[in-house]
Amino acid sequence: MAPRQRAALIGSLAIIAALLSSCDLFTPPLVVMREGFESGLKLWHKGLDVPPDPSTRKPVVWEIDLSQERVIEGNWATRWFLDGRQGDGTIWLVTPLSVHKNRPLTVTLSLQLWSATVSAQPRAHVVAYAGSLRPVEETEFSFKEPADKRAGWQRYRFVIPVGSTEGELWGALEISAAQKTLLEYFIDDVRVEVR
Ligand SMILES: [Ca+2]
Repeated sequence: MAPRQRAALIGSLAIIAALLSSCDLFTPPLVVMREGFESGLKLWHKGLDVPPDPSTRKPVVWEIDLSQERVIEGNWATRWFLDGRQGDGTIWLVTPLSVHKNRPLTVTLSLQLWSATVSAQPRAHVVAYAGSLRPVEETEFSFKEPADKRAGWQRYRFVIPVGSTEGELWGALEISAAQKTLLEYFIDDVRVEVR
């Protein structure tokens, strides 16, 4: 499927799910996932959609790794680094979840994000995705918030409607460059609830 068709399909499924879903956020979740990265990144796959660095003609430098430098829960968190000096670039973690087939879902994805600074003009966005297809490019992520709401830790929460699936749901979180600068964030205590 062509990327533009794929993005349009995902957008359509989200709209249909929003219209059809009668899920109540107060009903108990069907699936609950809490991830503090204390056991590493084994449940997650890394993804990227980044531009080339004009000086090297290779993709800009990026990293998503375990870290103990900034932690809000347990002993480990994830450190996200992205050379955003080209004004573009997106990196993400994605994980598969098993869900009931053939019914609309409401996915609540929340996370703690550490930013070094507060900025009225966001240096980056923190973005969330949930859907039946594994995301492969930046345009498929549509729920976003400025990543520099405060200096230090801040919880971000996204409520995402999803159309019926074949029993597999992909949940992802992403950092996306918004200004031409080097970016460093930490993410910990990720929570996913599916209703
Ligand atoms: Ca942790």
